[in-house]
Amino acid sequence: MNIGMVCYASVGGSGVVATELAHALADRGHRVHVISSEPPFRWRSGVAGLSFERVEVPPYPLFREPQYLLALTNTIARVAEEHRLDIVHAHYAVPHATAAYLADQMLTTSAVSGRTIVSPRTVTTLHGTDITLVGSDPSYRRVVAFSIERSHGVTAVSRSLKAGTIAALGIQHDIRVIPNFLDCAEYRRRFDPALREQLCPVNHCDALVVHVSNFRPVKRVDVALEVFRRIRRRVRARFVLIGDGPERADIERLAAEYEMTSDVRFVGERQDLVAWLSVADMFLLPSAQESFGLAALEAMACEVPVVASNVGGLPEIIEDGVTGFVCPPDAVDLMAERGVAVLTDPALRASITHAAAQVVRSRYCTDLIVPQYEAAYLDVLGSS
Ligand code: GMT
Repeated sequence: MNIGMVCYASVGGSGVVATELAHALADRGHRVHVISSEPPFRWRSGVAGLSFERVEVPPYPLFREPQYLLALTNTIARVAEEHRLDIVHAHYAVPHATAAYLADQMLTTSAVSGRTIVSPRTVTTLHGTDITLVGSDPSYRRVVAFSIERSHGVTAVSRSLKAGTIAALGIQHDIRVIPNFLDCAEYRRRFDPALREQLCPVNHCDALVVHVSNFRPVKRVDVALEVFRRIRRRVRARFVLIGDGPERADIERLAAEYEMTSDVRFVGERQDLVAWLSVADMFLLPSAQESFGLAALEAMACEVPVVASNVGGLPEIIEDGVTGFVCPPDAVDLMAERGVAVLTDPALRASITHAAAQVVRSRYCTDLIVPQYEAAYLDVLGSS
């Protein structure tokens, strides 16, 4: 198949999933054209069957607002014509589902006016905040719901997000749940003793806690710091925060206020995530919302016990007390309690990490999930 994969380039789960899906589909013999403002995070160049199509938004002094939707629509239509796309797969509904719909309308219209263009089928994958935060905002709600309804196929990354989309937007369209995935050969514990010693020197530190996010309010990194503060009262632990985003400076200030700078490190965005996860003893994810929680899945694959909030799709991947811990989002003391337990009880830790890695390998590897996307493509092509 010829597939146009539309995604955001910034660090974020939807861009990661789209890019990994593009790589996996190219490996399976499809031609995939990734359409974005720049090569996305995790993009690997020089892969056979994979190409990148940049969305150019020309500046014009009269506009204070960049016209990304128009430029994206135009790019999708151009790529669809040039490469005879079968499928346009929009990751994150806002505004990608709308751009895919507009491009479809443009191409269908030109076909009707006598040209031999067959318009590609559109598939939209809902990732989370495109529904829960942005898409259901009254400023966007109607057009987002309309664009999702007009997609030929719709998928969501968890059962919780599917239910949330129906509730928030009143979507009638059949929504297929296809969970996120990872490369299980890549995501496995690879312990680097030098990195461990650098982050948690054996003479000063007994446990290493990690958090990975894009430091937006929904991630509640301040709560992660509060949980760590409580853990640190009982365990000689250190905390490494990976990633970057709008809240980072505030959280760094908070760590200084709490006089924790010697035990808390902010290391920014990291490409070699497996190495950083593999030296950790615990992963904290106290998000307010998390439609799936790809970061938690990556930690589980690297045998790091996760303590997270019981929101969105997290309870679908973490079975409380078996493959990790999920707690009410405001239960800071309970999260700390679970953290201390897993950091101080080696048998508990071994059983959690073993069960978590098993679940990842039996349910969330690329080879198990990518065929589900191929089936979704074939379904919409079959119904055209
Ligand atoms: O809002 C974000 O955190 C970014 C968003 C994205 O577009 O990358 O993440 C969402 O999609 C990820 C990939 O499907 C999920 O793993 C995240 O749980 C989801 N984030 C939220 O629901 C907050």
